[in-house]
Amino acid sequence: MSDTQHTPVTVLGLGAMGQALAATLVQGGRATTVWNRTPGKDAALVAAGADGAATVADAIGQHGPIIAVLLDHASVHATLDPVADQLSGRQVINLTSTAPEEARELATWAAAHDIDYLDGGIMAVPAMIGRPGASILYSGSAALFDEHRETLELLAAADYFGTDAGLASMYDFALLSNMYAMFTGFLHGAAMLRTSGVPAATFAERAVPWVTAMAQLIPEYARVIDSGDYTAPFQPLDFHKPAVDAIVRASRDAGVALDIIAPIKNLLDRQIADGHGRLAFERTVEELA
Ligand code: FVH
Repeated sequence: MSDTQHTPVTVLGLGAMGQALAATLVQGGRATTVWNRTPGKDAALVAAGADGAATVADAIGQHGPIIAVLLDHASVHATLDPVADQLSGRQVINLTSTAPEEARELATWAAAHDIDYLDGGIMAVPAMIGRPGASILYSGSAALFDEHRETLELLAAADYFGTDAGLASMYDFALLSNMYAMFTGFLHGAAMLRTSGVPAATFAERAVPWVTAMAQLIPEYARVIDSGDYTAPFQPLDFHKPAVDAIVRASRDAGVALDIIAPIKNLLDRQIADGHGRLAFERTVEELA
């Protein structure tokens, strides 16, 4: 069964993200009820056509799925626990960022209260919602995802990863780990070049094409990891060690802190000390997992 233009939706939480999601639902023609703990944040949405509810109980009085966009795992429980009985037989889509185990805990809590539960990880900032480039990763109830996919696609590209409610969150945080490593690498490089009087903007002109070119190697890294065979390296750990040692020396000489680069050196050193120096750099995943 697919949803229709007339599917009503409730949004709990009108922070920056909740407001963006609710506004997109209203623009998409969905009858949208909104609630926020602190009153007053619904003014623009109500002016645009949303129904403002004074209490959570009032907000979930409508039919249709309930989207929670709150601060964290604790705030989801603080909001939903008091109305758990009223939620029996209803559908909850939790777009609050929670760790995978927290998402699984919420799915178990929901099942105990006969609530259909779908978890989501938002890969976008509020300004991207409803625009190309935004995506939301989902896992949990397949039936809920299938029934409301059309509505979810209004918000962002919607991808479903299976019935494990924690898997979307795991993807979310894996992607964010990749992002943070990339940005902190840029910050380390910018700090190094600053000591030579090079502005970050000048470094960025080099960094973007370099990082883009290096990213093309990721599928080959993945192939080696999935094969589990690290014995035919393109460049072994022994090859990378002098380069990383040199980056550490260059950073130290320039007075740049080693917080970003030292853990990478430690990973290399540990594997080489354990006799893995002739194996591929990708073996590092075995050290981490
Ligand atoms: N904003 C972003 O760029 C990121 C993008 C990726 C996903 N995150 C996650 O989305 C969740 C909501 O984020 P947000 O940007 O809307 O966050 P805030 O603007 O800080 O709004 C937080 C809302 O949560 C309400 N709230 C907090 N604690 C409670 C509670 N104990 N009970 C009920 N509601 C609570 C808060 O209400 P109020 O302070 O206005 O009364 C806001 O509505 C989040 O998980 C991000 O990690 C966004």
